Amino acid sequence: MNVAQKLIKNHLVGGEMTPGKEIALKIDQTLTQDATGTLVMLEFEAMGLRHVQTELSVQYVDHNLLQVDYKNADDHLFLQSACRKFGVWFSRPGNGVSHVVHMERFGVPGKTMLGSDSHTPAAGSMGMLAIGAGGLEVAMAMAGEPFYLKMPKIWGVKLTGHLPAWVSAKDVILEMLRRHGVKGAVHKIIEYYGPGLETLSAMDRHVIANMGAELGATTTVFPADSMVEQFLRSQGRQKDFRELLSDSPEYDEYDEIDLSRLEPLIACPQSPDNVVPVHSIAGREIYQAYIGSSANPGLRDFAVPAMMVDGLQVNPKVSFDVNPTSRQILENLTHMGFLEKLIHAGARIHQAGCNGCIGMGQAPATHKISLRTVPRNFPGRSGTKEDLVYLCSPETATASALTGVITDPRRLQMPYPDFKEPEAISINIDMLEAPNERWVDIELEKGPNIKPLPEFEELPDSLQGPVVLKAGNDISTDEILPAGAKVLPFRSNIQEISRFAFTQIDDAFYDRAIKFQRTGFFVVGGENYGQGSSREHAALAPRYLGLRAVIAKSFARIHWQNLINFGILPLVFKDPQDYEKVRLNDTLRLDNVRQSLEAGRALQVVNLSQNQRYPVEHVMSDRQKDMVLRGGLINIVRREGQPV
Ligand code: MIC
Repeated sequence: MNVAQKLIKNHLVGGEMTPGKEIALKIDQTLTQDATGTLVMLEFEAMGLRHVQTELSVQYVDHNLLQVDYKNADDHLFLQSACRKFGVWFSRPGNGVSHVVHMERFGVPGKTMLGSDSHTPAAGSMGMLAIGAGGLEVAMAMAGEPFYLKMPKIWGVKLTGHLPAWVSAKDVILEMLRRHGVKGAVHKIIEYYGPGLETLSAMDRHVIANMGAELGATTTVFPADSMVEQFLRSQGRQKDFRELLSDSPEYDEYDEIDLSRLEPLIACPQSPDNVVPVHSIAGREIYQAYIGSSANPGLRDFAVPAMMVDGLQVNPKVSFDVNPTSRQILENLTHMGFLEKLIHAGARIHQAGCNGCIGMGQAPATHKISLRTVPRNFPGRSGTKEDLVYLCSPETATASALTGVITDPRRLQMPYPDFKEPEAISINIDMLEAPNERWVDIELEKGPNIKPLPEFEELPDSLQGPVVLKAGNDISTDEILPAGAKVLPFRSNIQEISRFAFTQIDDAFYDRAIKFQRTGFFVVGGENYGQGSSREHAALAPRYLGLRAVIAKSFARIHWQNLINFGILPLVFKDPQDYEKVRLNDTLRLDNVRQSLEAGRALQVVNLSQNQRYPVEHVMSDRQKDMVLRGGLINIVRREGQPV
């Protein structure tokens, strides 16, 4: 078996491992972060359990770090009280980005992990099966329930050769995005293998596994080999190492990358797959160079830039923003003298966390170019509506910070910094609060902005309403429900956050939609509808406004399940041409939905405005159909408590 098959087989509690068939997996660990975690804790509370049932659950505070008023701070305290009550580790604000801290302190090869963040697969870098999901499913996993998904195809990507100077892990994943695009790995697990692996450290692999999410992959896995052992040893966690290797390089699909032939790459606005060689767009003036985030989290991702700017000054027109990913990395950068070099060169040092990656500060100026080492450049995600964000390696971002224009780092007149991962580093665990050994009756600390989840009715037998929005292809959840400093503080207040639904695409959406809150409306989408972040708010807020069905050409995996979890019907046009025919504001009708779903009969949408009929289908399992009929998994959880 290959690594992915071993991980699945060892955790399989239902179904068979045939691609496309529903399987159920036992989940060992969960990861939640503050922007999605408040709902997870409210959902866990609704199940009426005293204590998490996993081997380990960790709650991080890394997203909503700006405290311009009480809201984010109240959320932090709520999460801390929930951790104390339910037996969850708490990583305090300022301790760093969940994915990197988890790898440093908690990741264990061979384990499964479910996380309420689409970049959870980063832990695949250490031989884990780590999957991103909506918060409700993570709450279920915390309750000891299995995680259900369609058995993905396993896609083997062979790595050969070694990376040339000035080319690093980010260029590997950008090459994958250049080749395969943002839907290239939907319903697939990517497994890297081959001799090239020996040249990639565990943190390099984190970069590649993290941004597998941008390919739409269910997850990415690497073997747990000597590189992972070395990483765990440097973290003082040698005892957690277990070797996990592939027995056979047999996969459902194949690809190969010769690392030696890669060059510095860059994703242009406004999609992670809009990738070109850096030299092809060199010379464009930049406003900002930003390093950090879960997509380039390692010590080397800051040390190499520090060595590049040593004794120099960045171009005075450039804002050089440095976002350490964990407090431990920040501490080590300080001991090793790298922080001083960065500060001296003009870097603006921010606290350890996600920060500007989701528009929590550091928004770029209007129509100005921002080069970032972050994973995503969806429109407006930086916090500036008309933004121009490019994704690149730390080498390219730093070279450009020095020159003031987009620069291929190979053109700098300097030797490639010779950075070697230290054998031992200083370890910092002081901002991690361990769960209580025994159950203690603690009140959950809910500030005034933490509102109960709205109530939803069951699916009616017929649906009629207007098309309130017609979206194009690859619409991301950042466009459905934006992040950013203005919106994120409402993550625990669905009523308020719903005002921001689709504002990125259409400012008038809310005013149109709210009129149909009681009677319901439709949204029509193109391909890969709902790609990107796992935020369940992108389903929950439109549902609160009255969304009952989305009809699209195809869906991204996590958002598709989030729609089902909140009782929204995800339908696919049988004939993609029908997508072209539907117009904004057309009135659509679906008759006998309940009966048709229950009996497995074909569904047809009637367009009353144009007198047309569109055959549609769904690919929901019986379990998922039942959820939608009952108004969503949320209703089942509420009524029945912990589901069995
Ligand atoms: C992201 O990178 O898009 C986020 C912000 O981390 C999200 C989670 C969220 O929206 O809270 C993700 O990746 O799932």
